[in-house]
Amino acid sequence: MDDIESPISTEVLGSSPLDITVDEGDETSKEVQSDPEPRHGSLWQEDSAVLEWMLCRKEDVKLEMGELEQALPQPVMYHELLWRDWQDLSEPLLTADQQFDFAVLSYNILSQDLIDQNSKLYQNCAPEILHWDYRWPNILQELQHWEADILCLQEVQDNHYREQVQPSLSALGYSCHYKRRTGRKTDGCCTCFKSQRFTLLAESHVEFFRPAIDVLNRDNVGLVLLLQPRLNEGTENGHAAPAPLCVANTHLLYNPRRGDIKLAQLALLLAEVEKLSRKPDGSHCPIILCGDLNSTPDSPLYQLLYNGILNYSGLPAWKVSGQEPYCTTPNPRFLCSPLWPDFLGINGCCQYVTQQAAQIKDKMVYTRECLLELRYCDYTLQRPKNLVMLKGVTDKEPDPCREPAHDILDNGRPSFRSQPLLLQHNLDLTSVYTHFLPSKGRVEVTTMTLGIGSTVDYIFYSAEPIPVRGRKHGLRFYQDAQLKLLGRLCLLSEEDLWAAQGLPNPFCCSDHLCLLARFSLDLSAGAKKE
Ligand code: KL2
Repeated sequence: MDDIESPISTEVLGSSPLDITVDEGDETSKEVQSDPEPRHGSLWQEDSAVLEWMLCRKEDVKLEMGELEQALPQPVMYHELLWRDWQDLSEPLLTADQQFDFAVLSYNILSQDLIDQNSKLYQNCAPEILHWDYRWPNILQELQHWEADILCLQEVQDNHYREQVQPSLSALGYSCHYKRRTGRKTDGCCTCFKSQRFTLLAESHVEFFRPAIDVLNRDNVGLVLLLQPRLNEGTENGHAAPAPLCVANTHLLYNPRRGDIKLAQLALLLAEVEKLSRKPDGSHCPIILCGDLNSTPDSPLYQLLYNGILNYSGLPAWKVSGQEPYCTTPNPRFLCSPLWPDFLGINGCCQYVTQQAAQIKDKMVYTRECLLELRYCDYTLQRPKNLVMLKGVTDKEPDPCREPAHDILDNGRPSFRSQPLLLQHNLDLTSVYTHFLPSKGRVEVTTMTLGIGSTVDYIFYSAEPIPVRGRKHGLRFYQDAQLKLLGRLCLLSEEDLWAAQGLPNPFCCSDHLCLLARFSLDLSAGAKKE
């Protein structure tokens, strides 16, 4: 991937999107405000590829569906109208035979059935660019252009998977794996890897729908693959086979009001990732977790993933995903404890219970954190009946309801003095993206509907937490470990996207941007061959 620079300067056009209220079947409604003029960039129209597209487009003719197919604009060569810089992040310190480099791309490609079901969301787009026969060749060119070794796609419609996605990507050397959403949903997650670069060790299809569990009554899914890097001749020399790579791909529930469901779905995915990535010594192989989490970077769900811990005491369900700034229902739902019943077999540490029981048997040690949490548990708060009161000593009542004190322990995690409702995991994941564009002074966005941009897509990867007191915005600090982040494809700001007619547009054929990161796996961390 070459360093690239923008041929255009993007123009900031106005600030408020169109006034439309959307109400969707089993999901929820979204209300946004207004500016009746559709947004047209001006500079981008001078671009030769745009002009080519404009000439193909029969603008003033209202077309019937059959005619539309004939009038479809010819797919334009993949063209970076929305310029995306490649950001190099680290000088490779290791020699080529000590590292295994690979790139991962995550992309919600917008299923055609969802366009039809939520058509009001796309009413500002030219109908011909919403057509799958127009979008797919462009999406394919985009995928070809970036040449990632691993693709994590979401919203892949099953008939399109069988008829186009799988055949085209197989022809490009990818091994393709697909999990359709359950029930009547027609799209799903698709993970593909270059078969020259990896071999498949294990594959797990995770269905978040569990009959009889209220908080798991939706049809979202996840796909987890365990991939063995294939070292080439020169690299193989002197190194044991590197640890496998665990790659998870998901698309969590959209409904902004049901953060309780999103948390339970994420816990299920994390339990599966933990199981697949666990090595015999109890540590984990490097993990990459990609997808559309339908949650923003300032949300409690993000906090759980990034910090490894979330206290959800008193948290209303609508706040979990950060998608909405205020409550839109008169009787908001609060997260209940426990979030899911025991018979799901997953504990509050997002691990399958049988595995954790085995772990505890091995350890049998009370941690300082655990003892601190026990200090004010129900049992310790009960006074013996005939206790003799000593002034200043036993006449004081401990107050279990006071605000939790966030003591930061040596490992960087907080301990809570009152009884917390905790969700935790121990996978140590950090994000490829920082969610902010320092050069533009703007937040990054990964998706844009009706003129409103937000970040909901992520690539998380295994890193090493830095045990420091204090945090950046309540978040932990990490440094790279066995997986080193070599670079990423910069995201864009909401203003950049306005300047290009929003999403989808003639060049970006989904309502999401693709995320792309390059990693190197440190082979010297593995044992040398005898
Ligand atoms: O936000 V998304 O788009 O990650 O790109 O995920 C969901 C939404 C996807 C699958 O459910 O369909 C879209 N308003 C807006 N978008 C909706 C709605 C809705 N009410 N329902 C589903 N989606």
